[in-house]
Amino acid sequence: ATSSTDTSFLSSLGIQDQNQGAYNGSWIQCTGEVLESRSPATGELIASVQMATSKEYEAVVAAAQEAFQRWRAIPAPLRGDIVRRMGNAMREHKDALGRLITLEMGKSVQEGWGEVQECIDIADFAVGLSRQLYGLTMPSERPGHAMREQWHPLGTIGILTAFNFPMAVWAWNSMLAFTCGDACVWKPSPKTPLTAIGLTNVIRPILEAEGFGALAGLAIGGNEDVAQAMIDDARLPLISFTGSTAIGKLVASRVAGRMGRLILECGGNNGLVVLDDADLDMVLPATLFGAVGTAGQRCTSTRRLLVHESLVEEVTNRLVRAYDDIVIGDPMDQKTLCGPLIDEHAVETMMASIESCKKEGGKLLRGGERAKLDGDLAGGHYVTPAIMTAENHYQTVQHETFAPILYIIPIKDLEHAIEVHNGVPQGLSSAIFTNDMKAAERFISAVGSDCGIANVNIGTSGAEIGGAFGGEKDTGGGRESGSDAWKSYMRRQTNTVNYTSELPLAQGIKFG
Ligand code: UN1
Repeated sequence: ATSSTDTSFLSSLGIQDQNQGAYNGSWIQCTGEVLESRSPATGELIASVQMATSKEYEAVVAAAQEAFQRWRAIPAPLRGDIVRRMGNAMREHKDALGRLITLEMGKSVQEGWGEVQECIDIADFAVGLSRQLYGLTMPSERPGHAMREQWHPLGTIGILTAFNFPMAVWAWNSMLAFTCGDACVWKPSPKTPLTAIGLTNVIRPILEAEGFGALAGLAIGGNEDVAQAMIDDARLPLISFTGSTAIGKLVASRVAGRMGRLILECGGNNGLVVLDDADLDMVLPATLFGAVGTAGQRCTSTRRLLVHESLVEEVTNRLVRAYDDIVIGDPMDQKTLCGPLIDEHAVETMMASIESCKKEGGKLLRGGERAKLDGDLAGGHYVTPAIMTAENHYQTVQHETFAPILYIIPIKDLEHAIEVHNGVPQGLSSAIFTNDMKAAERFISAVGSDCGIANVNIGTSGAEIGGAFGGEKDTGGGRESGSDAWKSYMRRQTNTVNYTSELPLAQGIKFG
């Protein structure tokens, strides 16, 4: 299919016209309001979901808790084998799952498939990890004593995800959590409930065959009934939240107040630095993918282009020409580079940011308008991606607008670039384009970019799962996905074992 009007693939993912919003080993008959999911590409109703209330939420958490008690006792490599099978199920359904993301969220289908690939990749990573949950051994200061640490399963993990990566962020968390011996309860964005239901249907046969369906708890519900309940729920020792900085701060204070652990993935304000020796044939496509990919709705989207003053004119001219060629349209059509924004509110927010940037002195160089498309697409939320001139201190620029607006900001040299780059509240992703090895190393050094991700000669978005993903400052400090991010999903236990009949005390203390 090349059109968002063809929804015949939905049945292969078990999605019906009306669906239930809670799963705890089987789909639960919910008693909440009906949530409609509409395609951002056409405005048409895709299907509806009966939402969970606090009653169904309770049933999801209770079942997850029960499953956790059994799951934590299964050896990690055997847990990994089940994760392997979940990864294979996602492989088998990659085409339909990618289309589902595109249909419900509006990113180009290439990017929809890419997101499913991220889920598969993190599953593979987690399988390997299942034999590598290493603890350290330490020399004890006491004779005849051994000291070491072990990593034990933590409990039931609460996962709250955003609309823009409606599958991958759950997979980053859950594939590690399952391997680590944990259960999960997932609250997806109300903008992408069907994606969560389709993915759950793909993996649940594997868990259910082993009597562990409840590990993949799902609760699609309102703010009070589900989101706030999770945040305040002492049965969830870790809350992994992806969303805005404003909500992230509320989540952080409530979870910290009950001594819960947090993984926060909040906004970015990602800068791409172009030094005067940069290879512009690389800068252009990297900027285009970073600023226009996913219609500017990635946390890692390129928002600020910090260009050496001698290149501003050339880079701007070339970008403006490239923006003229961007195919805006049905994201299901593989020719499309830029699909719709998620909803009308997102379009209004983009227009408001462009207006306020103009008021502060910025100039709109290209795009920044509603794009009215014909036929089936007339009801979609399309815009033309915008390029603006701006200064870093503008309120509009300091703020993350989840839309394709690229601010071009001149810089004088590397030091100035680093200062401007770091001069925003967020700290997720960053990039520098240069052939000067010293400049590149300095940008990623302790006195360079203050972000969790800092790249050289590649753009700000499109990170691989093998590295830890996350950032500093208002981004929230969390790390997910690769490297040793798994440690957040386990509890560390330090063991000291005495294999003598003496009882010496540490620090040389004599007691009695
Ligand atoms: C996000 O936007 O929330 O690095 C995640 C990237 C993707 C993940 C983005 N791998 O762009």
